[in-house]
Amino acid sequence: RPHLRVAAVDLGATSGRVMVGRVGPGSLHLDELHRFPNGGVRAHGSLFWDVLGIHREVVAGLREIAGTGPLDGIGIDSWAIDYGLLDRDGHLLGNPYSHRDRRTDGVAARVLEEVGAARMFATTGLQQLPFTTVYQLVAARGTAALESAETLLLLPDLLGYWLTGQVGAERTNASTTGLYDVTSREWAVDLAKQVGLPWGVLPPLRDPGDVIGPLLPDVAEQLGVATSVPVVAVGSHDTASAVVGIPSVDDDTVAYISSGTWSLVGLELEKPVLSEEARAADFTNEGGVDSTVRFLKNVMGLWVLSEALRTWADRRIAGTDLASLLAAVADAPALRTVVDIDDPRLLPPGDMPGRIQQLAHEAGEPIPRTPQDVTRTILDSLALAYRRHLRTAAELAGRDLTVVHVVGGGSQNTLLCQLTADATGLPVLAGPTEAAALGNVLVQARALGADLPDLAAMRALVRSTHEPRRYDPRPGADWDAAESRLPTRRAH
Ligand code: ADP
Ligand code: LRH
Repeated sequence: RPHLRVAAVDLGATSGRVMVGRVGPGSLHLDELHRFPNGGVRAHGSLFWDVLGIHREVVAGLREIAGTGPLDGIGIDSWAIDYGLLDRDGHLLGNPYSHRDRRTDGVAARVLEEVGAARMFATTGLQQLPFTTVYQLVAARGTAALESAETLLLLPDLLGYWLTGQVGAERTNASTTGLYDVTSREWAVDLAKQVGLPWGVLPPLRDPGDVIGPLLPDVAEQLGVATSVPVVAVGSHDTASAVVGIPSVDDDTVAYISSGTWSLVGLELEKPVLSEEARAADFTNEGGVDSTVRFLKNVMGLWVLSEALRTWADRRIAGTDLASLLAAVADAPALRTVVDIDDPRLLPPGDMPGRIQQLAHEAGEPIPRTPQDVTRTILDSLALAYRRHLRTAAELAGRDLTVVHVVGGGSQNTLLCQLTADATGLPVLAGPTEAAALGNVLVQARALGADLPDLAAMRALVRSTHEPRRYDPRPGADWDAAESRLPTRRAH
């Protein structure tokens, strides 16, 4: 058929979406058929994902799509790093932990001492994040679950396994584990052995575009479709799919902020940057679709704001929904208070307004007292971090940037988009909101025969069907001075 109709499952830490994408010559439509809330579940002192609940929602969404038209393919992307373990019978061992669970506290420092930060970076090319898969696994050494594990599956691969019965690890997501060699593009088995991990649990790698398999009969029956519907590996790391969905045309360098629960701030490159400078600046080189590199920085992101909103809602403070707060602070003076939004204390769930006030206090900044002031502090501080990291990325990669793309749910935040333009001094092109789902759809469509030879063709199609909104930088606020008010970056 000239038109393909595929299901894109895009799972974020805040919500999961099951969307239907229709692709034809010069056309690309995306409709959201099913959205469900997501978030950590606290039980027995730990923070987990409700992965069976997610599977149930995925199946419900797919069933809805299958019930309203032909289904040519299914692709799944989700947040990175977290995983489930299967036992030798193929059953899930325990519940997957959230990367915000505290069992990894202190683990990274111990592993780095054992392995050496330089060796770790030379192999994996990753930013030091306390919750990277390798550190979660080291924290789990000696547990009954890890000792009886046969296979480790990253979350989108686990969900794909439940649809097809096939195990594997898609490369863009494998590249976030700290157990993957960014240069050879294979598992870093020596590293896994050195830190005492059962490396045999790492499944065979696969690439975006590979067919994972047909549906299991039981699943096909639940969806009401033939077993032959293929599940296709996409850029299963949501950020990799989002970068495919950037509507860039003719930019010398694709510079982006993938803005959701996390903000991923960086550049698309052809080769990793593994210099000592990149390590010292604590940048990451994650794998992208078509063997590209996502040279970026994890920024704490809108998580900080959404946790603050949750805190205010719990305290029943009026006027603290997102829309009211954004409207209230849009014309407030810029840069009254800035904090280091990358401070690791902002990682776990908790009292964000209190933590922001504490950071302001430590930095000798005016303390934001009201929800409005805290909101503005978070947004100004995010924009300041975007500016710093984009400049550093461009410098480390030897690139000049002409435009910044903002995609994901956060691209709807007009104030933050404008502040990002102001802070970086670059025009911002905002949207699409659902870049990850679009990237998921496009990679499936190519695998199923659509004429989309490369990323440029995919992005041109996104640009012509999902026009981004432009923000130009405004003069006025002194972002240089604000930068120098921040505490000096922590050395790693
Ligand atoms: P994830 O994929 O990590 O679940 P999303 O890409 O869905 O996250 O982005 C979620 C964030 O998008 C929310 O935390 C919120 O700050 C922002 N957002 C969502 N809708 C709007 C809106 N209408 N206006 C401004 N911001 C929004
Ligand atoms: C964004 C994201 C990010 C990871 C984090 C765990 O959703 O995948 O790229 O670092 O979640």
